[in-house]
Amino acid sequence: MFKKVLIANRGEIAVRVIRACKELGIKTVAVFSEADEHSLYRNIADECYPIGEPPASKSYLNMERILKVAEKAGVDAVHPGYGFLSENVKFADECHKRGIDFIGPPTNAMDVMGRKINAKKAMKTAGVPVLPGREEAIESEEEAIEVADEIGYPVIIKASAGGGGIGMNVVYNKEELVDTIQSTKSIAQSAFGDSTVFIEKYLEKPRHIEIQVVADKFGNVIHLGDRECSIQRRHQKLIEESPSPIMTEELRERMGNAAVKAAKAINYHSVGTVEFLYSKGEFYFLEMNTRVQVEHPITEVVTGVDIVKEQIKIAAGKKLSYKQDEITFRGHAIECRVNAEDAINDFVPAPGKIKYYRSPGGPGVRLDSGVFGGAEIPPYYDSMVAKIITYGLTREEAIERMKRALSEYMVLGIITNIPFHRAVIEEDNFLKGNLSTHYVEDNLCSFRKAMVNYALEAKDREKIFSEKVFHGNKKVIAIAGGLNAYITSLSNKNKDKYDKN
Ligand code: MV4
Repeated sequence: MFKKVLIANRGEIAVRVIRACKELGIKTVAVFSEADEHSLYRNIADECYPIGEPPASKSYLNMERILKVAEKAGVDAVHPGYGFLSENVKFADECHKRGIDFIGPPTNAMDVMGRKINAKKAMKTAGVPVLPGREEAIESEEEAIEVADEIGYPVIIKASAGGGGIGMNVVYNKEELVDTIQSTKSIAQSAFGDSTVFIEKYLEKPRHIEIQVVADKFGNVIHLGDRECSIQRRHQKLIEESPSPIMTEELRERMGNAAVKAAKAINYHSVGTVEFLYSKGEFYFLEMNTRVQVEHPITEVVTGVDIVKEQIKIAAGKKLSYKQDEITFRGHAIECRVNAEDAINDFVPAPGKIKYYRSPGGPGVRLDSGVFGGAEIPPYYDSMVAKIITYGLTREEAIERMKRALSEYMVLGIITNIPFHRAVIEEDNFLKGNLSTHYVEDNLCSFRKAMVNYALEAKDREKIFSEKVFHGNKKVIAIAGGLNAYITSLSNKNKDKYDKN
């Protein structure tokens, strides 16, 4: 087993990986940017090193700085977390070159999945269902017109190097097709330095359902069931649950087998996620994420498997701890991503300092977070504050517990999207499990009022809190009184000065 691991990440996922390392008896090395000097994960790591200025390009994406620390600290392996360098082939290669293990899949698997055309081609060859279209780059407009006529409109033009929704455009008729190919190519060129695009059938309002896979270096591959991730906005997932409300044993078996087949086809090892689009009883391969995902805890909660520990053990050359028939699914889990953002004002980021903090607890509640009272949410990175994960024997129980956890959770001093979550969790289509990737935009109007009321309640709490703390503390009043007098005298002095001039 590894003796020492560097975590090339920050925030809650750094905390999550450090926790796994502690349970495995591995020493941990944290790296931090100037914006994270007071972060929680720094304090729970055994060692920590600065890696640069706040912008990610100067710190968490700075391969040389991170690798230098890795060598200096003498680590056996690097855990990349999610985002940042987690799916960067060059970084994984550079780790290996220095004799350091990259806690992730083989680089050729990362490479295949990083290019959407290659990924789709490999999946089609392996017999995993893919969307109708061509697994080749669009070479000529005539050919694209032919393909579109064959599969029928609407079609979608996607950048092969794309991701996160950038570089994809829907085409509803022949007249728009040529222009859209041109514009998608030019966006792909400027965003990814690669203008390769392909064409496939566009699904109007699919569900996004994914399968967690776990594979060791001996060819053993299992899946840990599904996650429904349809509740998202601009490709940012907001609420995930496991199992999907539409899941049946039969569908999970089919999707699970397809995901295992996908992983085997590319000689995958480590943990990973195979994403599918689901529509009208059919599912299609979308992409594969070759990293641990934000939403992995809901799978941990319903299967009892510690995914991050398993990932580290696999990288260290251990065999899978479980066979497929030892994996059982119990109950239902939901995750709400609590972000520092103003859902009422178009979800704008709202970074700042947390003045008062009280976390939820009790039966069936797990909180994965990297913050505390007094912590700062820096403006440079994504605005996630915490993930609330609730569990219940039924979906209804998981929902009731989420309702309670959201009402207990106090993050005062910053605006969070807790009002959004409180509104969704009691919304009719959500309760019915009536979801699609368009859920948020289709339902925002109907739960807006509830969201505004919860936001007003949060404001009230903040007011009550500051009054209580301020007026309930004689020492604070005394100090504040003294300060007030001092400030008044200062400003009076200045006033005299200005009056004279
Ligand atoms: C699609 C699609 C419908 N039809 N492809 C969005 C992110 C990118 N990785 C793939 N995406 C989509 N591809 C076809 N042929 C709809 C989406 C999509 C989506 C997918 C998953 C989760 C959220 C989404 C939100 C909007 C669109």
